[in-house]
Amino acid sequence: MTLYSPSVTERHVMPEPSSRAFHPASTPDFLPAPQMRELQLSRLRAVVRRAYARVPLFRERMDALRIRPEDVRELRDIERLPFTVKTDLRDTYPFGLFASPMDDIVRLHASSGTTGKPIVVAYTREDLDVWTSVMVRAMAACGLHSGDIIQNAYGYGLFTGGLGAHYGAESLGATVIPVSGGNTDRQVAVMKDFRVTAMCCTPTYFVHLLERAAELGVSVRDLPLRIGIFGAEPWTESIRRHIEREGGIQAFDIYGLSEIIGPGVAIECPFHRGLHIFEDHFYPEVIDPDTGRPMPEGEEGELVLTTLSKQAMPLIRYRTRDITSLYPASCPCGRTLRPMARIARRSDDMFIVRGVNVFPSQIESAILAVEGALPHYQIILTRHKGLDSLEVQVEITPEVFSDKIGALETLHDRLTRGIEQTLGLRVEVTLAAPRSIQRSEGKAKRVIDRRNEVSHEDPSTVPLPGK
Ligand code: DLL
Repeated sequence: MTLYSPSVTERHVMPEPSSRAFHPASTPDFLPAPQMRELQLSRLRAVVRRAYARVPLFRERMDALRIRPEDVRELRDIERLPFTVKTDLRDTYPFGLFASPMDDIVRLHASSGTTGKPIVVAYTREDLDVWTSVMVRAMAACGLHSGDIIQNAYGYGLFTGGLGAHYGAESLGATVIPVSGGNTDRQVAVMKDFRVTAMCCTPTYFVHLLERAAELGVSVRDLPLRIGIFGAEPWTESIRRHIEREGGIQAFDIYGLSEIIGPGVAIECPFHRGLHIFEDHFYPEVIDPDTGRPMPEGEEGELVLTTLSKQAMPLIRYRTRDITSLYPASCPCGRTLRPMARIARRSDDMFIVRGVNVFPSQIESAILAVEGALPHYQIILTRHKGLDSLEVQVEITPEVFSDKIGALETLHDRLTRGIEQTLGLRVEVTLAAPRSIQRSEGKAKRVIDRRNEVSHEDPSTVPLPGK
């Protein structure tokens, strides 16, 4: 096995892993820290020079702070650079942050977001090669190799999930089934008939697949499926336990975002001690979201990423709004890539009810701690006479549903108590019949916020005449 050469130059890092000859040990995954820092610094300086020279927004921001690319002399200097935020991508829609001429751009993806204009992201040929290489490294870290049969149920299209996983799986030498999202009955048939060994999709969709498989009389536990690569949305340890138990598989958390590349920014290894960040391409920082200052290692804050090798759309200090913490690399797998804690929430996921900060993940954990409740739930926020209410609709198992009233009451009480204790807030729990909450084929939408809808019962929200 070839280990990494001690002297780091781009020549040693390239070529990125290619199909059959690929072995994780030949990648920067195991690079000693001093060499990784050296590589990061040379790439950081190059990317800052490129962004400054080619993207007006970066040049204006750096000029305003009186910083020039030459001022980046060590990695720590990154903290002097300005942040980039999501609205910068919206404000420069569609192509304003591109650092390559259109002739060099071979792919565009877009993310719709929930409000306003979409954001557009671009890739050169080289960017696509980097993306494929990190996805190969990610899949290999989960124990996949040629011979595996991978069902890719991430959506193909403008969403980065489908194509990102697709090229990674192919380049690894595995067999990829590009089934995309949806058509759940066909997914179950494919999983069974093609003897699928690995599944790529959102955790929410896999929960749905498990449920549908059971309804169709297919026991996923008895299929050759052994690995799931789940991401694109926050999920909790409780969901992992549910998936691993019901599916008889090992579930891996994969993280990424369109702005930075797509899936493949970070992945778990079989030790599941956080997600290893491919920090030779993505430089991580964790900051206090209020002050912008770096958080001490191990403490929670907002993840900020700098693309170290992106050509078409480099991003400097991009504020992801994802909440995590960074740890020193000491994983028994031997990877020296710094791990980050799983992303259980986004700073903009949080909602405030009667002065209390609430994250959907807190509610999810409280629900799944109660036997008889299913990982299908919806959070509904309403406002009556100026006062906010929080309702949690939770689906329950068919067994409890068909049980006596007493069992339903007990379950209702336990859920209410569990959620109220977790949040420190009064909630109204509604037990929902099995299959009554809409299933998602991609990212789940758990929160329905009706607080700003005009209600004619609520005088505080009815517009005053003449206003
Ligand atoms: O969701 C890319 C992706 C596809 C990642 C497939 C993993 C698997 P976007 O649509 O741009 O890209 O959404 C990015 O999704 O900022 C996080 O808030 C959230 N997210 C992605 N992966 C995870 C994860 C893709 N593993 C946004 N855990 C990110 C928690 C995640 N949240």
